[in-house]
Amino acid sequence: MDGVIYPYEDPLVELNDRIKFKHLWRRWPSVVDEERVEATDGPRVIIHCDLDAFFAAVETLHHGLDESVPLIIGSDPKQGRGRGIVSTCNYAARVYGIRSAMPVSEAWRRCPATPFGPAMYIRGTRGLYSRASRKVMDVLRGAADLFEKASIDEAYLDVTEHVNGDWDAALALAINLQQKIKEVVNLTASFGIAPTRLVAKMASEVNKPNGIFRVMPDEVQAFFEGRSLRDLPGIGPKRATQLAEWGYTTADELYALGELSLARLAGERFAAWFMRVVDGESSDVVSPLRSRKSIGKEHTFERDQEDHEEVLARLLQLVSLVMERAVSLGVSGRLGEVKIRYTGFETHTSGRSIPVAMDDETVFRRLASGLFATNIRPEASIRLIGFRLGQLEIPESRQTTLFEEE
Ligand code: TTP
Ligand code: MG
Ligand code: MG
Repeated sequence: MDGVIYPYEDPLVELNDRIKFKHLWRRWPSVVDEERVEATDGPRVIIHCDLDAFFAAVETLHHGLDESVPLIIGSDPKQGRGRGIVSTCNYAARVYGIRSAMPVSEAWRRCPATPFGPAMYIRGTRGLYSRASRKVMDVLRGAADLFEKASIDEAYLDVTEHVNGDWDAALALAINLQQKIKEVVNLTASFGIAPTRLVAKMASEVNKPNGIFRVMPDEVQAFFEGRSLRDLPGIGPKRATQLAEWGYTTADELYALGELSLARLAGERFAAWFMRVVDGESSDVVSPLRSRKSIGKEHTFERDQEDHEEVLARLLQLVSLVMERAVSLGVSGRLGEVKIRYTGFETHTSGRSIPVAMDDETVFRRLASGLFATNIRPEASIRLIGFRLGQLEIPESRQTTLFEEE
């Protein structure tokens, strides 16, 4: 990598100040409550850990890059004509409004690479990330009673027994884990500590990057005050828009409605779930199975593909890759889904379930070809094709294997 070093830009100086400022928060957490809870029948103590700008941080270390240079990880931007998306970017790039999943052409428009602008674009090195992730997960797993790797850069730890229900011990543990991760892989991570998975996840965002935020059981309601419903994992954009149309944009406004009225408006299941979430009582346990909902692979064509046979051939390759992954994880699936994105980004997903979960490649190749044939628009040119295996199950006899792997 020819590291072109660029001069500091004003917004970046600001950003660096912010990082330092947030860093201070970690040393003096606002919460110093002494409450202790009996480990067995009190609330659970859940820690959520998420690495900061993960892919970008790994590349920065690997190539010895300057953190103040905007770094975008994703598909080749091709001088703004690239057709893929951004995986992630460092915090210097976020100043320009660049975000994960944004078309890379849009990122280029906001901040091009040399000689047009200060940014640096890297395609990404999957192997590096997996290796770093594994090391981090090993550190975290060691501290957890129950452990759940939720994605390549995040995990939930139920540490209730480990800290004997002591919330100060949990805070100390998070600080300790943060330092250990720094020592082992030289990456920064953010932590949330809370009585439920969902609040812990939201809390880990609060002081990002390199931050820790703790929400005690009696602070959960206050934590949701003024918080946008869109920020709640579990409320999708569709649901959030619907609620906003009814005049509810924050969690406390919706909560004030009461469960009965909310049920009439949004359905009983949602109402019950939501009230429990804000009460800090969600029963979602930390479990290694919970997080992996599906296995999927996608391919974006270099140029929009009009030859449907070519697309189908690629789809079948993806099916093989997905099923290989399923077999290596020891899971079967009941649902096969084909995703087709046409020229202009219009996207269609169609799925079909089979009666029992299987990990048989032939079955899903047939299912995928069928879905493709019935759903493809004649004459249309295609930008992206994808396959996903869902409704995963673990055959009882194989559970230990997956637990070790995850
Ligand atoms: P995130 O934890 O969502 O993001 P991040 O770690 O880059 O940044 P943050 O500091 O806000 O946590 O995702 C972890 C990695 O997963 C990310 O570095 C790249 C990859 N990723 C994608 O490839 N595509 C995506 O759309 C997202 C959200 C993440
Ligand atoms: Mg992250
Ligand atoms: Mg993450």
